[in-house]
Amino acid sequence: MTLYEGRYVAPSDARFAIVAARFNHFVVDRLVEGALDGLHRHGVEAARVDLAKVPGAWELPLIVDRLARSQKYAAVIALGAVIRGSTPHFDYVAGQAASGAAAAMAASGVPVVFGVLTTDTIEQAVERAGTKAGNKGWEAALTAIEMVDLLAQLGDAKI
Ligand code: INI
Repeated sequence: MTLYEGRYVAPSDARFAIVAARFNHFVVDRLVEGALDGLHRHGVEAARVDLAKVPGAWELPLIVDRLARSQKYAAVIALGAVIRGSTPHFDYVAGQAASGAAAAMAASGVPVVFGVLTTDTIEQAVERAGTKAGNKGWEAALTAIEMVDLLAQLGDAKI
């Protein structure tokens, strides 16, 4: 048996894009900080990271798709916070963000990491943005690195 499993090691030339929503920025800014910290601590210096900001989670897929297909990035990390208590159209916004990110990943073949919080309350979002439930931006960064390394292993194996 051959096991392929990504490590938390980014190729030295890999570039990463973060696309972040400004809506609920008091939460999303913490996710961006977490993602940058996760990348930095795993050897990805800031010069290899680009950050694009969009108005809200609804707008994430268009820019994620554009960047994923640009051939410039090894992975794209989408960050946002959709909070049910804040919007009657939670399901539309959250659904569009998730399905759009998945479509961009499928169309581009580039890992798109879904770091969009979908919570019932502001408190739950804050918990996942650097307080008691960790930082989902940091986790998204590690997922991106893992997927990039896994794809590199599979590419080297000529599968
Ligand atoms: N956008 C979010 O990222 N999170 C939300 O919780 C949210 N709420 O509550 O409505 C939200 N709405 C804005 C939406 O993403 C678009 O920017 C807007 O509809 C314009 O297209």
